[in-house]
Amino acid sequence: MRRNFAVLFFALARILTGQAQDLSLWYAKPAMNWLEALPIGNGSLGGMIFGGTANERVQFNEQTLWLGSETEMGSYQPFGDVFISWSHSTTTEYRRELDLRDAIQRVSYRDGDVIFQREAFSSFPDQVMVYRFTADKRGKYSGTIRLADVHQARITATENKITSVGTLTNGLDYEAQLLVLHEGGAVTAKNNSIVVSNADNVTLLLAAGTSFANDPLKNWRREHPHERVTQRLAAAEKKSFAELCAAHVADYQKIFSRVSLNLGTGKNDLPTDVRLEARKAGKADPALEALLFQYGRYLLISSSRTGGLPANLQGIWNQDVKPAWYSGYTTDINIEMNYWLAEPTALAECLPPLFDWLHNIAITSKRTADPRITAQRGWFNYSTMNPMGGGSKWGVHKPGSAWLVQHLWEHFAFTGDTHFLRAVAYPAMKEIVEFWETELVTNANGKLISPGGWSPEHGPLKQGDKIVIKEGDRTLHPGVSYDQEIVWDLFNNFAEASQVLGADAEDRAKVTSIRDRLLGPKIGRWGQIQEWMEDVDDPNDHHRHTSHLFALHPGRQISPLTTPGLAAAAKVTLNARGDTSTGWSKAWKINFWARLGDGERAHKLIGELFKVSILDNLFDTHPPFQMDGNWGYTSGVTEMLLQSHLRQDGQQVLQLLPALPFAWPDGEVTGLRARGGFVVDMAWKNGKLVTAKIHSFNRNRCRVLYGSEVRDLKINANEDWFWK
Ligand code: FUC
Repeated sequence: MRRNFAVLFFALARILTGQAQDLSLWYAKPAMNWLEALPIGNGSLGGMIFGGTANERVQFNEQTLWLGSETEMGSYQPFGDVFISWSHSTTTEYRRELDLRDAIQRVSYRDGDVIFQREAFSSFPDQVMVYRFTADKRGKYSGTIRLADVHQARITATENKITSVGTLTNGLDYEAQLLVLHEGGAVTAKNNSIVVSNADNVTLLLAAGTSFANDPLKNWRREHPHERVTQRLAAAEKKSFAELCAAHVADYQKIFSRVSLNLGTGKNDLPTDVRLEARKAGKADPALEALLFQYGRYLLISSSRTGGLPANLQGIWNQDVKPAWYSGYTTDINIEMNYWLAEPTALAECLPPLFDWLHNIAITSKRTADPRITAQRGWFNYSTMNPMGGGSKWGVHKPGSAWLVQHLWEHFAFTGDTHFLRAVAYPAMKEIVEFWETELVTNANGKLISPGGWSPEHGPLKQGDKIVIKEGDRTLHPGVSYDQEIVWDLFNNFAEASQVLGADAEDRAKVTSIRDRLLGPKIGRWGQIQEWMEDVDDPNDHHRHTSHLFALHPGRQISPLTTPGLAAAAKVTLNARGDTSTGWSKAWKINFWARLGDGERAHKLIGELFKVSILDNLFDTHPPFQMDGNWGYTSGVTEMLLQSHLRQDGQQVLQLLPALPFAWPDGEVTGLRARGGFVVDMAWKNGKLVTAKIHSFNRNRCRVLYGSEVRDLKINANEDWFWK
């Protein structure tokens, strides 16, 4: 009966949430600037759409348009703009929206007695951006369409196509083509633009590419993109708009609809910027919090897909020729945070770019000469890198590779995919384990320490007889907690991996004993987790990085369940650091407080994030705009609802609703993933779990914790278990 109730409950909830939950960002006016525009993307081809009526702008990017090389950092470059001007005069009844349920942007408005409508999306299956303009009367589209470039591209228009072709200073060729299709009226090429006269409707198809090859063995170059781009457009042109749209929606929804979250069906009858203002002023809006959660998933699906590059600091959306921090991959928190949500919110298709990049930078790191890189085994990386492994040279970041390979282990942990573990994760982890085996030294107390490291991105300096903590200081210190904790995590994961594979028993024993001899984490003089080996932490240090809590999240060395003393010290540290900080820093703190089981504090941090760091288009700002905070937020919300970091008695521990705040008394979530290969649906009312369904992909045992209740269970592959 109970089982039937739960099955029925979730079936009904899915229908209701599917229907009732309006997951759109919407606005009553066009964007006035880039950070009000709304993003679309297919993993590589991204557009920021302004939604102007008489003057429309689509600023677009293609994720391989990079300056730099294997040895030079370069920066991620904007590709160009599509400018459209229509002969519309005064418009009313304006609305633009981005619907996260189908990844389509829509604009509608009235001009006199004509209603105009637009739909835009970037298609992964067809690799083109599509922008369609329709009206309820015939012959109403007259105007000009231009393609612009921010470098020195040659722009030409013939018949119904505009082409821009150029080469960056690092020799990278690029090309974009814009095709203008129409029904009714006429289209002609004039002055490198397309002039539209009295068309009934217009459809723009945009394709863009470069000569970048995502392969160090090909020295990162392939043929000129001209043929590829031409063929993509020719293939797309043969399909109807309805066919292109259906393929896009099917592809997107397959991924997006795996997870639903309902924190209360707030009405979506106010524009998103108005709702945001109210939320900033302290008005409760759990539905907006659920929208931001799903926005994170939308943004990752739109900027990281199989075959492409990982999502960078700004995803794929960038309009600056000199973007902040190169719009690159910063490895001392940012790129890792970008992907925290991918496993627990079921975005498997977004992960291959990260894994490919790791594979590639391992190759380039080993073949790049840098006097500071002396590793005989394994590899390590710079704090900021490009797709080719070229770094900013600002900082060599030794534990970066160990942190990055944590993502390979996690992929196995969430899926149970032993083939991936054997073929990809384990060999990559093993290399880095070997690096650290030779790197560690023994201190006077017989503990193993990293000989020289740095706690991102500051450090203690002696000034007279005082120790001061200085922003950006990179003086190396032995036994820095950040290094110690990441190395512990690596060794711990490696030991588990070798156990699963039944491989390298001797190595496992050695690595386990090294892990157990590692120094730290240590509790310091004011009850804090020490950031450095010496107890020099300043209780007034509010630095944005909280690197010495890696062990709490995304690591699993500290947990209130297994190390309550250290967990209490982590709280002291977090209280001293404070809640006021940059976007991603607050997002990380949501995850930390969730791991500490403090839903109220996690939710307070959500409030702080909304208040200071969420822009009108719901992008996170550091400032400036950085997408890590969006992704860290989605991860944090997930950690508040479900955790699966620990193993006890040889079984995976699943914690249901470990940090549920009072602000979300009623809700339901479906499709969250847990380590061990589980899918979890839950519903709660008045802050109490009503029902939970756990589906297992593998034959598995697990321990389910809810509050003080504990259930140990065995599930067969592809079976469901219901909480009762
Ligand atoms: C790290 C941070 C900065 C910024 C940059 C992209 O260096 O310390 O705050 O987020 O990455």
